[in-house]
Amino acid sequence: QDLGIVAVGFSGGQPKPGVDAAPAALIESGLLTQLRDDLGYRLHGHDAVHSFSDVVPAQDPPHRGMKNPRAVSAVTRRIAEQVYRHAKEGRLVLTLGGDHSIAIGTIAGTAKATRERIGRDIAVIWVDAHADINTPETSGSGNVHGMPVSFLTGLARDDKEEFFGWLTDEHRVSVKKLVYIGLRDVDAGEKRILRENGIKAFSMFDIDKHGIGRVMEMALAHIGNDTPIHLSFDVDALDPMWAPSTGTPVRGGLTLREGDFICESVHQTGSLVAVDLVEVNPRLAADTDLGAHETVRAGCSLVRCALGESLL
Ligand code: DIR
Ligand code: MN
Ligand code: MN
Ligand code: MN
Repeated sequence: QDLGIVAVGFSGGQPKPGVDAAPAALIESGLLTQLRDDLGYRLHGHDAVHSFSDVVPAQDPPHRGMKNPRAVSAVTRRIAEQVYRHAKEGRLVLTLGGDHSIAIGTIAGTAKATRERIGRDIAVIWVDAHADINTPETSGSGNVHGMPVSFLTGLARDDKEEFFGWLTDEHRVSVKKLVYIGLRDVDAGEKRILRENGIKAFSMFDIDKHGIGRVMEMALAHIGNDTPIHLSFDVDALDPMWAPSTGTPVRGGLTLREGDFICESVHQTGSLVAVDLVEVNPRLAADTDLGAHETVRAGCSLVRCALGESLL
């Protein structure tokens, strides 16, 4: 199968430098070679790590409290174009981030391409410790990596092109086609948004209660059979024991095996159209020495599982 690769070294959706170094670290550890040689994918777009620095403005003061709004808007717009082009060709698309703001681009790109290609709406499985569904107004941090889902669902909007106004209905996803897995650090305003919109979410509580096997059955049942799936995986969904090198680690997370199982289950549907792996920051927990290496290794494992490594 053909696999489009979009490697994005972008950190402007949050304040900690280093998450931009993740694509190179993942690739250096052999991920793409494994996908090609061991899993048999034909790769496209794998020869470059993009920083899109040509569209990042020198001056980028806050707008509605959002930090680096022009940079994040312009970079995600470019990502959307790249992902769209791959998806339109019928390629599965793998995006290596970068912070989670880049999902504004990846999901916008697959949503549009999938509508044009097969006339279907995509579903999104968002695996994360956080809900990333703040609006600019509910956000306490102003970091856009905590807002991508609100822009993608249309809960947050802005008329101005330079502040995500380029997002149109063809890029958006319905709150009904969204499922969260792994939540354990959700802001009060986000909880209200989840409740008021009836958004399906499986927290760590649900995973402890039912087990990851049952949770995946329920998550996939909610999405419905035969629906194209975009899997957006924030590595901080994993417990810091497996993924310490990330900007906002939260204890009490998924085991690596549970993370891999989520990816395997989604692969097994045969409906996967795109995968994001985000928030790996090789510069953090680098003091523990094993930290960064282990986190990169965990990220590679998740991607390989999503792409079918463990299928017999
Ligand atoms: C917090 C933290 N909810 C915020 N969010 C994220 O800044 O909006 N950390 N995404 O990874
Ligand atoms: Mn996230
Ligand atoms: Mn997160
Ligand atoms: Mn397969």
